[in-house]
Amino acid sequence: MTDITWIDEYHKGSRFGLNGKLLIRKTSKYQEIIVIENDYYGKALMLDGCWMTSLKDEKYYHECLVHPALSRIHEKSNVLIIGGGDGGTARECVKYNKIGRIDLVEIDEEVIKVSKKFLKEIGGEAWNDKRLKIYIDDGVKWVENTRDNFYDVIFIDCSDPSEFSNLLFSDSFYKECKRILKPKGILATQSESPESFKNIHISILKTLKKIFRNSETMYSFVPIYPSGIWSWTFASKEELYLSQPSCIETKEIEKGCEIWNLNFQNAAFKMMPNKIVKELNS
Ligand code: SPD
Repeated sequence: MTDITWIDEYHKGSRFGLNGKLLIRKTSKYQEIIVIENDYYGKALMLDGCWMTSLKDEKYYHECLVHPALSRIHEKSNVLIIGGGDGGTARECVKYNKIGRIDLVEIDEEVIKVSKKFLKEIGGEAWNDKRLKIYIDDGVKWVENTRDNFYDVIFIDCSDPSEFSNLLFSDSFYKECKRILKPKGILATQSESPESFKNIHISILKTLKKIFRNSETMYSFVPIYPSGIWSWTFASKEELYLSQPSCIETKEIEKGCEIWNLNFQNAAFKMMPNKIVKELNS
């Protein structure tokens, strides 16, 4: 008898599964949380039937969410992370000396507890960084209760749209994010897949274009997500030319990254599939 289990994410008649030893399966107030240990991907986290991250491929996701935004900051900056309970986004943020404060607002405390216990490599030393403050709260309410012009960068590191995350993809939420960003501030959000979540992807891009003066999308891969191809969108009140990083720390940061570098970023911002270009222009 073996203790190897298969855990699958089902998506539109397809499934992506990882097998391995089940380390934990529990239901929090908000969702089912699973961690499995797979031979190739290492430990992997699933929330409510969707793969969130794995030790092997998480850098494809977290480095792409964080560095295009932070490689443009010049001044001591206040950062807000909405979601991000596994700690990967915070880990990439603490690489920057320019960051003075990181508020991580995660609705589900259990995600943080499980990540610290079973996936501690993902958050790493960020969990002990004095600049990181953790709040167990609803990100939408947090943003509503924040004063105007407060944050330099906001990261939305959320799950796919669902009953309890839908508002994080809404017009009203993006408008509130714009309000609490400083004039040169940047909103960085995971913007789903142009393939497996095409309609949501297009809706995010159209909404951000409507609300912000500038918005740019980059594409890359997250191997364990449905269809593999994924996107991140960066929006700002001013024209920022995000595909051209400008902070002086950038070259050093690049050395510590597994996926992201300047060439990678320049190419990734030019990767919009033509069917998405056409739909955005229609
Ligand atoms: N299909 C999964 C989308 C999840 C995006 N967020 C992942 C969180 C990793 N910090």
